[in-house]
Amino acid sequence: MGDWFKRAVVYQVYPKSFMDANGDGIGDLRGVTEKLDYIHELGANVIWLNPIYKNSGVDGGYDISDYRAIAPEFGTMEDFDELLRQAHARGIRIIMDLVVNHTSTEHAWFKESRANKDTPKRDFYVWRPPFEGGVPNGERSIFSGSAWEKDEATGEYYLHMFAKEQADLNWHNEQVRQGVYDMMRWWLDKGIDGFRMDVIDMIAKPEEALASDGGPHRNVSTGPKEHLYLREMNREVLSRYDTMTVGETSSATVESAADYANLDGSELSMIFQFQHVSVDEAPKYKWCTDPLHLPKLKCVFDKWETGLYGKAWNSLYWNNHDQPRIVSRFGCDSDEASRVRSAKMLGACLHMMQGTPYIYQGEELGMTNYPMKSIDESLDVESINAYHELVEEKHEMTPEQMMACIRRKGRDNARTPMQWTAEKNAGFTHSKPWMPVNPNHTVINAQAQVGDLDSVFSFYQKLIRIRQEYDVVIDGRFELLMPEDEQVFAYIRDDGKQRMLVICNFSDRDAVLTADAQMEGQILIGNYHEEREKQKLRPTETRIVILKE
Ligand code: TEU
Ligand code: CA
Repeated sequence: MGDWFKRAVVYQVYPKSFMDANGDGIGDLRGVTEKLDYIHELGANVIWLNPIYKNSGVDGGYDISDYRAIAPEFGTMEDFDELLRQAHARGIRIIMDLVVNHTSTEHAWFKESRANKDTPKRDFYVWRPPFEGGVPNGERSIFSGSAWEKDEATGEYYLHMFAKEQADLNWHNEQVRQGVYDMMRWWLDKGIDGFRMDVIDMIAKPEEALASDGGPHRNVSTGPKEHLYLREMNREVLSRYDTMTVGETSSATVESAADYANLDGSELSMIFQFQHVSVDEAPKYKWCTDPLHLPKLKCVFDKWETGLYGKAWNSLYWNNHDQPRIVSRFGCDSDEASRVRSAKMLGACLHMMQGTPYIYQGEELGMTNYPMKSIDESLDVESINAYHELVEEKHEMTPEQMMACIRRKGRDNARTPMQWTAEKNAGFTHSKPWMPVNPNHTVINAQAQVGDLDSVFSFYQKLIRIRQEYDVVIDGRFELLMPEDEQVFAYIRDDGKQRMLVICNFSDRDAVLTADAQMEGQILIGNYHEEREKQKLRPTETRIVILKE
Protein backbone atom coordinates (compact mmCIF):
# COMPACT_ATOMS: atom_id res chain seq x y z
CA MET A 1 0.00 0.00 0.00
CA GLY A 2 1.52 3.27 -1.10
CA ASP A 3 0.35 6.46 0.51
CA TRP A 4 -1.01 8.19 -2.58
CA PHE A 5 -4.41 7.95 -0.91
CA LYS A 6 -3.38 10.93 1.24
CA ARG A 7 -3.27 13.12 -1.84
CA ALA A 8 -6.32 11.62 -3.48
CA VAL A 9 -9.50 13.54 -4.13
CA VAL A 10 -12.25 11.07 -4.85
CA TYR A 11 -15.23 11.61 -7.12
CA GLN A 12 -18.05 9.18 -6.45
CA VAL A 13 -20.02 7.99 -9.46
CA TYR A 14 -23.42 6.36 -9.03
CA PRO A 15 -23.48 4.94 -12.55
CA LYS A 16 -27.22 4.43 -12.83
CA SER A 17 -27.79 8.18 -12.52
CA PHE A 18 -24.63 9.63 -14.02
CA MET A 19 -24.87 9.52 -17.83
CA ASP A 20 -26.89 7.40 -20.22
CA ALA A 21 -24.86 6.78 -23.38
CA ASN A 22 -27.14 4.32 -25.19
CA GLY A 23 -30.44 6.08 -24.60
CA ASP A 24 -32.38 3.51 -22.58
CA GLY A 25 -32.93 5.89 -19.67
CA ILE A 26 -30.34 4.22 -17.40
CA GLY A 27 -26.87 5.56 -16.81
CA ASP A 28 -24.11 3.21 -17.98
CA LEU A 29 -20.35 2.62 -18.15
CA ARG A 30 -19.93 4.24 -21.54
CA GLY A 31 -21.65 7.26 -20.07
CA VAL A 32 -19.00 7.41 -17.35
CA THR A 33 -16.24 7.14 -19.96
CA GLU A 34 -17.82 10.01 -21.92
CA LYS A 35 -17.70 12.20 -18.83
CA LEU A 36 -14.15 11.43 -17.68
CA ASP A 37 -12.94 14.77 -19.00
CA TYR A 38 -15.47 16.51 -16.78
CA ILE A 39 -14.16 14.69 -13.70
CA HIS A 40 -10.61 15.41 -14.78
CA GLU A 41 -11.39 19.09 -15.23
CA LEU A 42 -12.80 19.23 -11.73
CA GLY A 43 -9.46 17.92 -10.52
CA ALA A 44 -10.40 14.63 -8.86
CA ASN A 45 -7.83 11.87 -9.29
CA VAL A 46 -9.76 8.83 -8.08
CA ILE A 47 -13.22 7.57 -8.97
CA TRP A 48 -15.25 5.42 -6.62
CA LEU A 49 -17.69 3.50 -8.75
CA ASN A 50 -20.85 2.29 -7.03
CA PRO A 51 -21.69 -1.37 -7.77
CA ILE A 52 -21.88 -2.25 -11.46
CA TYR A 53 -22.05 -6.02 -11.02
CA LYS A 54 -24.86 -8.29 -12.05
CA ASN A 55 -27.59 -7.87 -9.42
CA SER A 56 -31.22 -8.58 -8.70
CA GLY A 57 -32.45 -5.00 -8.83
CA VAL A 58 -33.59 -4.66 -5.23
CA ASP A 59 -31.09 -2.31 -3.60
CA GLY A 60 -29.32 -0.14 -6.15
CA GLY A 61 -26.76 -2.80 -7.10
CA TYR A 62 -25.96 -3.83 -3.50
CA ASP A 63 -27.64 -7.20 -4.11
CA ILE A 64 -25.00 -8.90 -6.24
CA SER A 65 -25.71 -12.15 -8.04
CA ASP A 66 -22.37 -12.42 -9.87
CA TYR A 67 -19.24 -10.59 -8.69
CA ARG A 68 -17.39 -11.20 -11.93
CA ALA A 69 -20.05 -9.97 -14.37
CA ILE A 70 -21.26 -6.51 -15.34
CA ALA A 71 -25.00 -5.82 -15.02
CA PRO A 72 -26.36 -5.73 -18.59
CA GLU A 73 -27.97 -2.31 -18.07
CA PHE A 74 -24.49 -0.88 -17.40
CA GLY A 75 -22.85 -2.48 -20.45
CA THR A 76 -20.23 -5.17 -20.96
CA MET A 77 -16.88 -6.15 -19.48
CA GLU A 78 -15.30 -4.56 -22.57
CA ASP A 79 -17.01 -1.29 -21.64
CA PHE A 80 -15.53 -1.61 -18.18
CA ASP A 81 -12.01 -2.32 -19.49
CA GLU A 82 -12.29 0.68 -21.76
CA LEU A 83 -13.41 2.90 -18.87
CA LEU A 84 -10.46 1.75 -16.77
CA ARG A 85 -8.03 2.33 -19.63
CA GLN A 86 -9.39 5.80 -20.38
CA ALA A 87 -9.39 6.77 -16.71
CA HIS A 88 -5.79 5.64 -16.23
CA ALA A 89 -4.79 7.54 -19.37
CA ARG A 90 -5.99 10.70 -17.59
CA GLY A 91 -4.23 9.87 -14.34
CA ILE A 92 -7.48 8.90 -12.66
CA ARG A 93 -7.59 5.71 -10.61
CA ILE A 94 -10.71 3.65 -10.06
CA ILE A 95 -11.84 2.00 -6.87
CA MET A 96 -14.75 -0.43 -6.94
CA ASP A 97 -17.49 -1.17 -4.47
CA LEU A 98 -16.83 -4.42 -2.62
CA VAL A 99 -20.11 -5.77 -1.27
CA VAL A 100 -19.26 -8.91 0.67
CA ASN A 101 -21.28 -8.75 3.86
CA HIS A 102 -24.11 -10.24 1.80
CA THR A 103 -24.96 -11.50 -1.66
CA SER A 104 -28.20 -11.50 -3.56
CA THR A 105 -30.37 -14.53 -2.91
CA GLU A 106 -29.93 -15.09 -6.66
CA HIS A 107 -26.18 -15.65 -6.28
CA ALA A 108 -25.12 -19.22 -7.16
CA TRP A 109 -23.70 -19.69 -3.64
CA PHE A 110 -27.03 -18.88 -2.03
CA LYS A 111 -29.05 -20.96 -4.45
CA GLU A 112 -26.96 -23.98 -3.60
CA SER A 113 -26.98 -23.14 0.10
CA ARG A 114 -30.76 -22.88 0.14
CA ALA A 115 -31.39 -26.02 -1.89
CA ASN A 116 -29.57 -28.51 0.31
CA LYS A 117 -28.95 -28.70 4.05
CA ASP A 118 -25.98 -31.01 3.52
CA THR A 119 -23.93 -29.11 0.96
CA PRO A 120 -20.76 -27.38 2.21
CA LYS A 121 -22.35 -24.19 0.83
CA ARG A 122 -25.02 -24.39 3.54
CA ASP A 123 -22.53 -22.85 5.98
CA PHE A 124 -21.72 -20.00 3.56
CA TYR A 125 -24.75 -18.19 4.96
CA VAL A 126 -26.31 -17.84 8.38
CA TRP A 127 -29.03 -20.49 8.71
CA ARG A 128 -30.76 -21.07 12.04
CA PRO A 129 -33.61 -23.31 13.20
CA PRO A 130 -36.79 -21.66 14.49
CA PHE A 131 -37.05 -20.69 18.15
CA GLU A 132 -40.32 -21.94 19.65
CA GLY A 133 -41.80 -22.12 16.18
CA GLY A 134 -40.89 -18.54 15.25
CA VAL A 135 -37.90 -16.38 14.28
CA PRO A 136 -34.58 -17.41 15.91
CA ASN A 137 -34.24 -14.11 17.78
CA GLY A 138 -35.17 -10.44 17.74
CA GLU A 139 -32.46 -9.30 15.30
CA ARG A 140 -33.82 -6.45 13.14
CA SER A 141 -33.06 -5.58 9.54
CA ILE A 142 -31.69 -2.08 8.87
CA PHE A 143 -34.40 -1.92 6.21
CA SER A 144 -37.21 -2.59 8.76
CA GLY A 145 -38.74 -5.78 10.11
CA SER A 146 -37.08 -8.97 11.30
CA ALA A 147 -33.61 -9.81 10.01
CA TRP A 148 -34.70 -13.44 9.65
CA GLU A 149 -36.52 -14.87 6.65
CA LYS A 150 -38.04 -18.32 6.71
CA ASP A 151 -37.23 -20.72 3.90
CA GLU A 152 -40.25 -22.98 3.52
CA ALA A 153 -38.34 -25.85 1.92
CA THR A 154 -36.14 -26.59 4.95
CA GLY A 155 -38.10 -24.78 7.66
CA GLU A 156 -34.98 -22.83 8.68
CA TYR A 157 -34.34 -19.10 8.69
CA TYR A 158 -31.54 -17.17 6.97
CA LEU A 159 -30.17 -13.86 8.17
CA HIS A 160 -30.49 -10.66 6.14
CA MET A 161 -29.38 -7.43 7.78
CA PHE A 162 -30.76 -5.51 4.77
CA ALA A 163 -33.52 -6.52 2.31
CA LYS A 164 -34.68 -10.14 2.38
CA GLU A 165 -33.13 -10.56 -1.08
CA GLN A 166 -29.71 -9.75 0.48
CA ALA A 167 -28.56 -12.80 2.46
CA ASP A 168 -25.68 -12.29 4.90
CA LEU A 169 -22.54 -14.33 4.25
CA ASN A 170 -20.98 -16.31 7.08
CA TRP A 171 -17.48 -14.84 7.34
CA HIS A 172 -16.56 -17.34 10.03
CA ASN A 173 -16.39 -19.89 7.24
CA GLU A 174 -12.86 -20.06 5.85
CA GLN A 175 -14.06 -20.90 2.32
CA VAL A 176 -16.25 -17.80 2.22
CA ARG A 177 -13.26 -15.64 3.05
CA GLN A 178 -11.06 -17.37 0.48
CA GLY A 179 -13.80 -17.02 -2.14
CA VAL A 180 -13.98 -13.29 -1.48
CA TYR A 181 -10.18 -12.89 -1.60
CA ASP A 182 -10.04 -14.74 -4.95
CA MET A 183 -12.62 -12.39 -6.38
CA MET A 184 -10.74 -9.33 -5.07
CA ARG A 185 -7.51 -10.54 -6.66
CA TRP A 186 -9.37 -11.11 -9.93
CA TRP A 187 -10.39 -7.43 -10.05
CA LEU A 188 -7.03 -6.14 -8.88
CA ASP A 189 -5.29 -8.24 -11.54
CA LYS A 190 -7.48 -6.45 -14.06
CA GLY A 191 -5.87 -3.24 -12.89
CA ILE A 192 -8.36 -1.57 -10.59
CA ASP A 193 -6.87 0.53 -7.81
CA GLY A 194 -8.73 -0.51 -4.71
CA PHE A 195 -12.08 -0.91 -3.02
CA ARG A 196 -14.74 0.87 -1.05
CA MET A 197 -15.95 -1.86 1.28
CA ASP A 198 -19.65 -1.95 1.95
CA VAL A 199 -20.70 -2.34 5.62
CA ILE A 200 -17.37 -3.98 6.33
CA ASP A 201 -17.85 -3.54 10.08
CA MET A 202 -20.67 -6.09 9.94
CA ILE A 203 -18.81 -9.07 8.50
CA ALA A 204 -17.60 -10.61 11.76
CA LYS A 205 -20.88 -10.91 13.60
CA PRO A 206 -20.55 -12.12 17.19
CA GLU A 207 -21.93 -15.67 17.48
CA GLU A 208 -24.31 -14.79 20.33
CA ALA A 209 -26.15 -12.29 18.12
CA LEU A 210 -26.93 -15.15 15.75
CA ALA A 211 -28.13 -17.70 18.31
CA SER A 212 -31.58 -19.21 17.98
CA ASP A 213 -32.38 -18.33 21.59
CA GLY A 214 -35.26 -15.90 21.26
CA GLY A 215 -32.88 -13.18 22.45
CA PRO A 216 -33.30 -9.46 21.76
CA HIS A 217 -31.90 -7.32 18.92
CA ARG A 218 -28.15 -7.17 19.50
CA ASN A 219 -25.34 -5.27 17.91
CA VAL A 220 -23.88 -7.25 15.02
CA SER A 221 -21.10 -4.76 14.25
CA THR A 222 -17.42 -5.02 15.11
CA GLY A 223 -17.47 -8.54 16.47
CA PRO A 224 -14.31 -9.89 18.16
CA LYS A 225 -12.88 -11.25 14.89
CA GLU A 226 -13.43 -8.10 12.82
CA HIS A 227 -9.81 -6.93 12.79
CA LEU A 228 -8.50 -10.46 12.51
CA TYR A 229 -10.35 -10.92 9.22
CA LEU A 230 -9.34 -7.54 7.85
CA ARG A 231 -5.69 -8.22 8.65
CA GLU A 232 -5.99 -11.54 6.91
CA MET A 233 -7.51 -9.84 3.85
CA ASN A 234 -4.71 -7.31 3.95
CA ARG A 235 -2.03 -10.00 4.12
CA GLU A 236 -3.54 -12.21 1.47
CA VAL A 237 -4.74 -9.58 -0.97
CA LEU A 238 -4.30 -5.86 -0.37
CA SER A 239 -0.63 -5.82 0.63
CA ARG A 240 0.26 -7.49 -2.68
CA TYR A 241 -1.08 -4.61 -4.76
CA ASP A 242 -0.79 -0.82 -4.74
CA THR A 243 -4.28 -0.12 -3.49
CA MET A 244 -6.38 2.46 -1.75
CA THR A 245 -9.18 1.13 0.42
CA VAL A 246 -12.00 2.71 2.37
CA GLY A 247 -14.23 0.74 4.69
CA GLU A 248 -17.81 1.76 5.27
CA THR A 249 -18.15 1.42 9.04
CA SER A 250 -21.15 3.13 10.55
CA SER A 251 -20.23 1.75 13.98
CA ALA A 252 -16.66 3.06 13.98
CA THR A 253 -15.33 5.15 16.83
CA VAL A 254 -12.07 7.08 17.01
CA GLU A 255 -10.70 4.11 18.96
CA SER A 256 -11.68 1.42 16.43
CA ALA A 257 -10.54 3.66 13.55
CA ALA A 258 -7.04 3.55 14.99
CA ASP A 259 -7.07 -0.13 13.99
CA TYR A 260 -9.11 0.02 10.79
CA ALA A 261 -7.18 2.92 9.29
CA ASN A 262 -3.84 2.58 11.06
CA LEU A 263 -1.01 4.34 9.25
CA ASP A 264 1.01 1.13 9.50
CA GLY A 265 -1.15 -0.14 6.62
CA SER A 266 -2.15 -3.35 8.39
CA GLU A 267 -5.85 -3.06 7.53
CA LEU A 268 -7.40 -0.33 5.34
CA SER A 269 -6.29 3.08 4.09
CA MET A 270 -9.25 4.79 5.74
CA ILE A 271 -12.87 4.35 6.76
CA PHE A 272 -16.15 6.21 6.43
CA GLN A 273 -17.29 7.03 9.94
CA PHE A 274 -20.91 8.13 10.40
CA GLN A 275 -20.88 10.38 13.45
CA HIS A 276 -20.96 13.70 11.59
CA VAL A 277 -23.91 12.58 9.44
CA SER A 278 -25.77 11.36 12.51
CA VAL A 279 -25.78 14.64 14.47
CA ASP A 280 -29.26 15.50 13.19
CA GLU A 281 -30.71 12.07 13.86
CA ALA A 282 -33.20 11.39 16.63
CA PRO A 283 -32.75 8.46 19.00
CA LYS A 284 -34.87 6.53 16.50
CA TYR A 285 -32.52 6.39 13.49
CA LYS A 286 -32.76 8.92 10.69
CA TRP A 287 -36.49 9.51 10.33
CA CYS A 288 -36.79 12.98 11.83
CA THR A 289 -36.47 16.54 10.64
CA ASP A 290 -34.40 17.97 13.48
CA PRO A 291 -32.24 20.93 12.50
CA LEU A 292 -28.46 20.90 12.87
CA HIS A 293 -26.98 22.03 16.17
CA LEU A 294 -23.57 23.28 15.01
CA PRO A 295 -21.54 22.76 18.21
CA LYS A 296 -22.37 19.04 18.02
CA LEU A 297 -21.05 18.80 14.47
CA LYS A 298 -17.86 20.67 15.38
CA CYS A 299 -17.31 18.45 18.36
CA VAL A 300 -17.48 15.35 16.13
CA PHE A 301 -14.98 16.68 13.58
CA ASP A 302 -12.68 17.93 16.32
CA LYS A 303 -12.66 14.47 17.89
CA TRP A 304 -11.83 12.71 14.61
CA GLU A 305 -9.30 15.25 13.35
CA THR A 306 -7.31 15.38 16.57
CA GLY A 307 -7.96 11.75 17.57
CA LEU A 308 -6.51 10.23 14.39
CA TYR A 309 -3.67 12.73 13.94
CA GLY A 310 -0.40 10.87 13.45
CA LYS A 311 -2.12 7.50 14.01
CA ALA A 312 -4.66 6.84 11.32
CA TRP A 313 -6.14 8.53 8.26
CA ASN A 314 -9.54 10.22 7.96
CA SER A 315 -11.95 10.28 5.06
CA LEU A 316 -13.96 13.46 4.54
CA TYR A 317 -17.45 13.39 3.11
CA TRP A 318 -20.78 15.18 3.25
CA ASN A 319 -22.59 13.18 0.64
CA ASN A 320 -22.92 9.81 -0.99
CA HIS A 321 -25.70 7.72 -2.55
CA ASP A 322 -27.19 7.08 0.93
CA GLN A 323 -27.21 10.64 2.23
CA PRO A 324 -29.46 13.60 1.43
CA ARG A 325 -27.90 16.52 -0.44
CA ILE A 326 -25.71 18.52 1.92
CA VAL A 327 -26.74 21.97 0.69
CA SER A 328 -30.36 21.09 1.55
CA ARG A 329 -29.33 19.56 4.87
CA PHE A 330 -26.68 21.73 6.56
CA GLY A 331 -26.75 24.60 4.06
CA CYS A 332 -29.52 26.83 2.86
CA ASP A 333 -31.21 26.11 -0.49
CA SER A 334 -34.26 28.40 -0.16
CA ASP A 335 -33.00 30.98 -2.66
CA GLU A 336 -30.42 30.79 -5.43
CA ALA A 337 -27.83 33.15 -3.91
CA SER A 338 -27.83 31.34 -0.55
CA ARG A 339 -27.69 27.97 -2.24
CA VAL A 340 -24.55 28.90 -4.18
CA ARG A 341 -22.94 30.56 -1.18
CA SER A 342 -23.69 27.81 1.30
CA ALA A 343 -22.63 25.03 -1.10
CA LYS A 344 -19.23 26.76 -1.34
CA MET A 345 -19.04 27.28 2.41
CA LEU A 346 -19.72 23.60 3.08
CA GLY A 347 -17.09 22.60 0.51
CA ALA A 348 -14.47 24.84 2.11
CA CYS A 349 -15.29 23.59 5.59
CA LEU A 350 -14.79 19.94 4.64
CA HIS A 351 -11.96 20.10 2.11
CA MET A 352 -9.46 21.94 4.28
CA MET A 353 -9.52 19.29 7.00
CA GLN A 354 -7.05 16.44 7.25
CA GLY A 355 -8.15 13.38 5.30
CA THR A 356 -9.14 12.30 1.83
CA PRO A 357 -12.13 14.23 0.48
CA TYR A 358 -14.95 12.54 -1.39
CA ILE A 359 -17.23 14.46 -3.75
CA TYR A 360 -20.51 12.79 -4.66
CA GLN A 361 -21.72 13.44 -8.22
CA GLY A 362 -23.58 16.74 -8.39
CA GLU A 363 -22.27 17.97 -5.04
CA GLU A 364 -19.78 20.07 -7.01
CA LEU A 365 -22.79 21.80 -8.59
CA GLY A 366 -24.64 22.28 -5.32
CA MET A 367 -27.40 19.86 -6.37
CA THR A 368 -30.32 19.82 -3.92
CA ASN A 369 -32.84 17.40 -2.44
CA TYR A 370 -35.75 16.29 -4.60
CA PRO A 371 -39.26 17.65 -3.93
CA MET A 372 -40.97 14.27 -3.54
CA LYS A 373 -44.72 14.48 -2.92
CA SER A 374 -45.83 10.98 -2.11
CA ILE A 375 -44.32 7.64 -1.19
CA ASP A 376 -45.48 6.22 -4.55
CA GLU A 377 -42.64 8.19 -6.13
CA SER A 378 -39.94 6.54 -4.02
CA LEU A 379 -37.72 3.91 -5.61
CA ASP A 380 -35.73 3.19 -2.47
CA VAL A 381 -36.34 -0.02 -0.54
CA GLU A 382 -35.23 1.68 2.70
CA SER A 383 -37.78 4.53 2.49
CA ILE A 384 -40.57 2.31 1.22
CA ASN A 385 -40.12 -0.28 3.98
CA ALA A 386 -39.77 2.39 6.67
CA TYR A 387 -42.94 4.12 5.47
CA HIS A 388 -44.90 0.86 5.64
CA GLU A 389 -43.58 0.07 9.08
CA LEU A 390 -43.84 3.48 10.74
CA VAL A 391 -47.00 4.79 9.08
CA GLU A 392 -49.08 1.77 8.12
CA GLU A 393 -48.12 -0.91 10.64
CA LYS A 394 -47.16 0.90 13.82
CA HIS A 395 -48.97 4.22 13.26
CA GLU A 396 -46.04 6.06 14.83
CA MET A 397 -46.18 8.81 12.21
CA THR A 398 -48.77 10.37 9.95
CA PRO A 399 -48.16 10.14 6.19
CA GLU A 400 -47.35 13.87 6.18
CA GLN A 401 -44.79 13.55 8.98
CA MET A 402 -43.09 10.61 7.32
CA MET A 403 -43.01 12.31 3.92
CA ALA A 404 -41.37 15.34 5.53
CA CYS A 405 -38.69 13.00 6.92
CA ILE A 406 -38.22 11.25 3.56
CA ARG A 407 -37.92 14.58 1.76
CA ARG A 408 -35.26 15.60 4.25
CA LYS A 409 -33.33 12.35 4.68
CA GLY A 410 -34.41 9.80 2.06
CA ARG A 411 -31.80 8.24 -0.20
CA ASP A 412 -33.74 9.08 -3.39
CA ASN A 413 -32.51 12.66 -2.90
CA ALA A 414 -29.01 11.60 -3.89
CA ARG A 415 -30.06 9.32 -6.70
CA THR A 416 -31.90 11.60 -9.12
CA PRO A 417 -30.02 11.93 -12.43
CA MET A 418 -26.96 14.11 -12.71
CA GLN A 419 -27.82 17.56 -14.03
CA TRP A 420 -25.66 18.18 -17.09
CA THR A 421 -27.68 20.80 -18.97
CA ALA A 422 -30.86 22.90 -18.75
CA GLU A 423 -32.46 20.82 -21.50
CA LYS A 424 -35.11 18.15 -21.17
CA ASN A 425 -33.98 15.37 -18.80
CA ALA A 426 -31.00 17.54 -17.87
CA GLY A 427 -28.94 16.07 -20.73
CA PHE A 428 -28.75 12.81 -18.78
CA THR A 429 -30.69 10.76 -21.34
CA HIS A 430 -32.56 11.05 -24.64
CA SER A 431 -35.39 8.86 -23.43
CA LYS A 432 -37.39 8.58 -20.22
CA PRO A 433 -34.99 8.58 -17.26
CA TRP A 434 -35.33 5.62 -14.85
CA MET A 435 -35.84 8.15 -12.09
CA PRO A 436 -37.26 11.67 -12.37
CA VAL A 437 -34.86 14.55 -12.87
CA ASN A 438 -34.99 17.36 -10.31
CA PRO A 439 -37.04 20.18 -11.90
CA ASN A 440 -34.39 22.69 -10.81
CA HIS A 441 -31.98 21.36 -13.49
CA THR A 442 -33.00 24.36 -15.60
CA VAL A 443 -30.98 26.48 -13.16
CA ILE A 444 -28.57 24.00 -11.55
CA ASN A 445 -26.51 22.17 -14.17
CA ALA A 446 -22.93 21.52 -15.22
CA GLN A 447 -23.15 23.41 -18.49
CA ALA A 448 -24.03 26.62 -16.67
CA GLN A 449 -21.24 26.20 -14.14
CA VAL A 450 -18.13 24.91 -15.90
CA GLY A 451 -16.15 27.97 -16.91
CA ASP A 452 -18.20 30.36 -14.75
CA LEU A 453 -15.67 31.60 -12.21
CA ASP A 454 -18.36 32.29 -9.62
CA SER A 455 -19.94 28.86 -9.76
CA VAL A 456 -19.91 26.15 -7.14
CA PHE A 457 -18.04 23.97 -9.66
CA SER A 458 -15.21 26.52 -10.00
CA PHE A 459 -15.04 26.85 -6.24
CA TYR A 460 -14.60 23.09 -5.84
CA GLN A 461 -11.92 23.18 -8.54
CA LYS A 462 -10.06 25.79 -6.50
CA LEU A 463 -10.43 23.85 -3.28
CA ILE A 464 -8.79 20.86 -4.95
CA ARG A 465 -5.95 23.03 -6.24
CA ILE A 466 -5.37 24.55 -2.81
CA ARG A 467 -5.15 21.05 -1.36
CA GLN A 468 -2.54 20.14 -3.96
CA GLU A 469 -0.54 23.31 -3.49
CA TYR A 470 -0.48 23.69 0.31
CA ASP A 471 1.06 20.81 2.24
CA VAL A 472 -0.46 22.16 5.43
CA VAL A 473 -3.81 20.82 4.20
CA ILE A 474 -2.36 17.32 4.00
CA ASP A 475 -0.14 17.30 7.08
CA GLY A 476 -1.10 20.10 9.44
CA ARG A 477 -2.53 19.70 12.89
CA PHE A 478 -6.18 20.63 13.37
CA GLU A 479 -7.20 23.12 16.01
CA LEU A 480 -10.85 24.04 16.53
CA LEU A 481 -11.69 27.65 17.40
CA MET A 482 -14.92 28.95 18.96
CA PRO A 483 -16.20 25.45 19.88
CA GLU A 484 -19.42 26.63 21.54
CA ASP A 485 -20.45 29.13 18.87
CA GLU A 486 -23.77 28.21 17.25
CA GLN A 487 -23.13 29.93 13.93
CA VAL A 488 -19.43 29.78 13.12
CA PHE A 489 -17.24 26.77 12.35
CA ALA A 490 -13.63 27.97 12.44
CA TYR A 491 -10.37 26.04 12.62
CA ILE A 492 -6.65 26.31 12.10
CA ARG A 493 -4.33 23.93 10.31
CA ASP A 494 -0.70 24.15 11.33
CA ASP A 495 2.22 22.07 10.07
CA GLY A 496 4.96 24.03 11.84
CA LYS A 497 5.82 25.91 8.63
CA GLN A 498 2.52 27.42 7.68
CA ARG A 499 -0.78 28.21 9.35
CA MET A 500 -4.12 28.16 7.58
CA LEU A 501 -7.32 29.60 8.99
CA VAL A 502 -10.69 28.35 7.76
CA ILE A 503 -13.83 30.22 8.76
CA CYS A 504 -17.37 29.24 7.89
CA ASN A 505 -20.62 30.87 8.89
CA PHE A 506 -23.20 28.05 8.83
CA SER A 507 -26.08 30.44 9.55
CA ASP A 508 -27.89 32.75 7.15
CA ARG A 509 -27.42 35.66 9.56
CA ASP A 510 -24.44 37.88 10.27
CA ALA A 511 -22.01 36.40 12.76
CA VAL A 512 -19.23 37.79 14.92
CA LEU A 513 -15.74 36.30 15.14
CA THR A 514 -13.97 36.08 18.46
CA ALA A 515 -10.47 37.54 18.73
CA ASP A 516 -8.65 34.27 18.10
CA ALA A 517 -10.37 33.89 14.73
CA GLN A 518 -9.64 37.42 13.52
CA MET A 519 -6.03 36.94 12.45
CA GLU A 520 -4.70 38.64 9.34
CA GLY A 521 -3.28 37.00 6.30
CA GLN A 522 -3.70 36.28 2.63
CA ILE A 523 -7.20 35.22 1.64
CA LEU A 524 -6.91 32.27 -0.74
CA ILE A 525 -10.58 31.97 -1.45
CA GLY A 526 -13.92 33.24 -0.20
CA ASN A 527 -17.54 33.35 -1.29
CA TYR A 528 -18.17 37.12 -1.28
CA HIS A 529 -16.67 39.60 -3.73
CA GLU A 530 -16.86 42.83 -1.80
CA GLU A 531 -14.51 43.92 0.97
CA ARG A 532 -14.89 42.13 4.23
CA GLU A 533 -15.22 43.33 7.76
CA LYS A 534 -12.56 41.80 9.93
CA GLN A 535 -14.66 40.80 12.92
CA LYS A 536 -17.87 40.07 11.11
CA LEU A 537 -19.06 37.33 8.80
CA ARG A 538 -21.96 37.81 6.42
CA PRO A 539 -24.63 35.10 5.96
CA THR A 540 -23.00 31.73 5.04
CA GLU A 541 -19.70 33.48 4.42
CA THR A 542 -16.51 31.47 4.22
CA ARG A 543 -12.83 32.42 3.93
CA ILE A 544 -9.65 30.41 3.74
CA VAL A 545 -6.66 32.43 4.93
CA ILE A 546 -2.93 31.75 5.02
CA LEU A 547 -1.85 33.50 8.21
CA LYS A 548 1.03 35.93 8.49
CA GLU A 549 4.07 34.61 10.37
O1 TEU B 1 -25.01 1.13 3.40
C1 TEU B 1 -24.95 0.64 4.70
C2 TEU B 1 -25.61 1.46 5.66
O2 TEU B 1 -25.16 1.65 6.75
C3 TEU B 1 -26.91 2.00 5.18
O3 TEU B 1 -27.90 1.18 5.65
C4 TEU B 1 -27.11 3.35 5.63
O4 TEU B 1 -27.15 3.40 7.01
C5 TEU B 1 -28.41 3.80 5.10
O5 TEU B 1 -28.44 3.56 3.72
C6 TEU B 1 -28.56 5.26 5.34
O6 TEU B 1 -29.80 5.59 4.89
C7 TEU B 1 -24.48 0.33 2.41
C8 TEU B 1 -24.72 0.96 1.07
O7 TEU B 1 -24.04 2.18 0.98
C9 TEU B 1 -26.19 1.08 0.84
O8 TEU B 1 -26.49 1.76 -0.35
C10 TEU B 1 -26.77 -0.31 0.84
O9 TEU B 1 -28.15 -0.24 0.74
C11 TEU B 1 -26.38 -1.09 2.09
O10 TEU B 1 -25.02 -0.97 2.42
C12 TEU B 1 -26.61 -2.55 1.87
O11 TEU B 1 -25.67 -3.08 0.99
CA1 CA C 1 -28.06 3.29 -20.74
